Amino acid sequence: MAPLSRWSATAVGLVSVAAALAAGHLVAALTDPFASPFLAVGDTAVDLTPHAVKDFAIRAFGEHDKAALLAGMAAVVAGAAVVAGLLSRRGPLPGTLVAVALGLVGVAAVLARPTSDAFAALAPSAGLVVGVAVFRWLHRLAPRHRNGPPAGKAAHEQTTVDGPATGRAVAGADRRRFLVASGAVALGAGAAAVGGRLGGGRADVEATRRSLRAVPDVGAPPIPPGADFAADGTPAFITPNADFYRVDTALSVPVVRVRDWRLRVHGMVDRELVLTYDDLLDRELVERTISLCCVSNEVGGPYISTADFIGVRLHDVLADAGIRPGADQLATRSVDGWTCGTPVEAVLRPDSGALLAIGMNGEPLPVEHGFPVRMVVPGLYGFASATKWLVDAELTTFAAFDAYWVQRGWARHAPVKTMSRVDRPRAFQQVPAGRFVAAGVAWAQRRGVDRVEVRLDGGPWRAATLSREVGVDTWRMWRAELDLPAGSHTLEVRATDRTGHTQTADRAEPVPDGATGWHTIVFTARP
Ligand SMILES: Nc1nc2c(c(=O)[nH]1)N[C@H]1C(S)=C(S)[C@@H](COP(=O)(O)O)O[C@H]1N2
Ligand SMILES: [Mo]
Repeated sequence: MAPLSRWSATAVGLVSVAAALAAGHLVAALTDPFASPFLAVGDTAVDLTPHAVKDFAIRAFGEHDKAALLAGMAAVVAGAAVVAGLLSRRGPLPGTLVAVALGLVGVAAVLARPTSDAFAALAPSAGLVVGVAVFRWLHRLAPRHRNGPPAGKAAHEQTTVDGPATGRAVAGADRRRFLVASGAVALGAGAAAVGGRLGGGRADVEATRRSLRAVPDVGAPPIPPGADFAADGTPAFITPNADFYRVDTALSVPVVRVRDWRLRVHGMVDRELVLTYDDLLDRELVERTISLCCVSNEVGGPYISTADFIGVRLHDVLADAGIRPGADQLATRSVDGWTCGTPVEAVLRPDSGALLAIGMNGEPLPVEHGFPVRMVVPGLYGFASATKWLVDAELTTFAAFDAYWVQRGWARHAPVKTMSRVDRPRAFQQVPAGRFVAAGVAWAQRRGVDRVEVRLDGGPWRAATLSREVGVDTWRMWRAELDLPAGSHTLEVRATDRTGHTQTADRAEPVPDGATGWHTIVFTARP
């Protein structure tokens, strides 16, 4: 038989891989959202990526790191599909083997997820079967190569059909049939992928969030005027939910319905507890304003935000369970299998401020920030305290268990370091010479910010003006009036906390327990 033309071989490869991915995604949406083969391969890639590369991705793409990874994977898969198609111009076997191999990678990635059971193999298997079937079917329909063999030969070939003229008509009909078939499959794949998103329960969860509307109003003290210097360029004191920084390993946001949610508290406890969402609502709810920050934040970086969190005191729940002596780690797990280790001593005292949070800034938790329930512990970096989509809490020891990021080289104990940042001027900004107001933020959760100083062009340190203090667990804004001669300038900032500790000038990278160093801005004053 004549070989497939290059373009039809390419189309066969691409369309069948799209069909396989969409089928897997749709079946996953209907059965187990974490079983989507494409996302599972992405998750596995995230888990296996050396942390240096992950840090690079966070630095290079910021909060678009996930989109960058998925786009990169899509390019690799599309490349494999094209190669599979082109290898199969003379027969479907090579492409079939590639399709089976890709399918098995999907099955393996899904089964490797910490939350997968054997049933989870359904979705990637469906993808595999659909991929192979569509590949073989389109391969049969695909137009064959006819790039002008000698007239006599063409005539000879076509005697088996019906004569030259009819032969061309048949070829045209073949090509149309192939175009219609592959177009239909591509459309179907698009519809299945969209259906998979909608069916993923996201709409359902958004409906529950809306029906919960405002979480119970527990009347937190309002943020006093003068808590920020937003007019001088600092962030607003409370970060709107839509602007709150987001860092997690979840490629698709876990979707958990309130009626399905349970928290199991177990391990080194006197009695195991299983809590429902209603159980939380029946408890005393409190509201706390807390600044949450990420250990991956570079000096001057954006991964800190502040919200009013509403929830129950973690201490109360743990006290009900009864912590046995010797337990020094609270190991928590999210519905998608991410784990976190928090020192028990950080959540033990009633005034630790640690919450099982259900609300954020007067709304039920946004899905991206852990709906329906997350943990928040003031004073610890998020990776060691702030489990989103929380479902499991086990009292254990640091000797017995290493959490997700600890397994990847980050510290077991990670209290937030005293830090400060310049928000105005921006690096390399041009500002008018003369009087200029610089401004920024500082934080030292649990300890409180006592003093912020700035230094222009290596001169003497000068005290900045601090904003009204809201609490020791939140950031505090600063502003400082400068008198700028025309020319290039360097501005440095450092904070001192209430224990008397001043930020060190020594530069340290975020790994393993948070960056250090003074945020330094180079800018220009023009005459
Ligand atoms: N389930 C889950 N919870 C998680 C994470 C995660 O990857 N998965 N990342 C943690 C990290 S590293 C940080 S800094 C905070 C960020 O919370 P946010 O996205 O609400 O700002 O969530 C923490 N909780
Ligand atoms: Mo983080």
